[in-house]
Amino acid sequence: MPNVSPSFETLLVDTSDAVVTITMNQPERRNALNRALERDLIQALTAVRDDPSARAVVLAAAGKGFCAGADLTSFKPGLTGADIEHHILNAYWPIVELLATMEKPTIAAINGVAAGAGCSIALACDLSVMAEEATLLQAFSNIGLVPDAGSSWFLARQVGYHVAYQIAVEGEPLSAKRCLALGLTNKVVAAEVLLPTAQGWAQRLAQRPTRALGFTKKAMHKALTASLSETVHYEAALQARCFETEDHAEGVRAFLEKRAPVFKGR
Ligand code: T3D
Repeated sequence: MPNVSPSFETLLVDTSDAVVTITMNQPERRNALNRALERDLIQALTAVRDDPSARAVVLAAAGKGFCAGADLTSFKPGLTGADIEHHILNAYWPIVELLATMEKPTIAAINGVAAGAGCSIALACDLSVMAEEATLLQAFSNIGLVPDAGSSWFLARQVGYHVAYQIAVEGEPLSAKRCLALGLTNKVVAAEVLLPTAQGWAQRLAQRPTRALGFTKKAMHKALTASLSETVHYEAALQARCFETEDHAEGVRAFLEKRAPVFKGR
């Protein structure tokens, strides 16, 4: 059972088998990102990353919204551009980096609007499930800002420049159905089954060979920016490491013995 502390000021944390569900729990402001939520997310995600018994993560949210991005009540007079830059690099980037690079699969369960940096956080997860009424909203340009926390990267790579630019500059909500068509989410389900769908998916993935899943993530991220030759070489190096895992040995043994494999994530 994963050993992630269940007590956070702004989060609910539930561990079941090898799956950790982290629920942002500031519903009154649609889980807008304030300092406490950012601090707790970084701490909880770091603990999950470092806990070998945690083998998949669901990021969920309480209330009507997934995450409304920056808490606009914190934009007080006197705040400078340098403060904003520092904040993005020291609060948003660690959250996005943890979700996008930790070895275990991360799944966003998007219950409502994911706006601004909240949209970036949703897109940083490896997989996502959206409730039928949920939306992604590039809210940045609506308040005269540029996409941040990785939104430009995720959007432009996923949907191509022209559609990404349109989405960013128009600042209109994207319905779950449109997100599915654009490949910005994996599944759309009724709200009542959102969390069980995400958690069931996480449970199934948590039984898979976790190290190979993590190396797959590395290879795919590399492929987004590298040449074919660089990617093939990188894959070969990762395969060398996979080849020496217990799960690989178990997978081959199980195949030869005509039984289901029991992967341990090692
Ligand atoms: O350093 C940095 O952080 C800079 C980087 C910034 C990156 C960003 O994320 S910029 C984008 C910031 N986010 C937004 O601009 C979104 C603003 N919010 C909205 O557009 C809408 O509220 C939503 C589409 C998210 C939700 O709409 P709806 O109709 O479901 O709810 P609502 O009634 O508008 O909001 C409910 C409450 O949450 C409301 O408070 P109240 O009136 O009940 O007291 C609203 O003010 C509050 N709320 C919603 N979003 C935010 C927020 N409070 C603070 N910050 C928010 N972002």
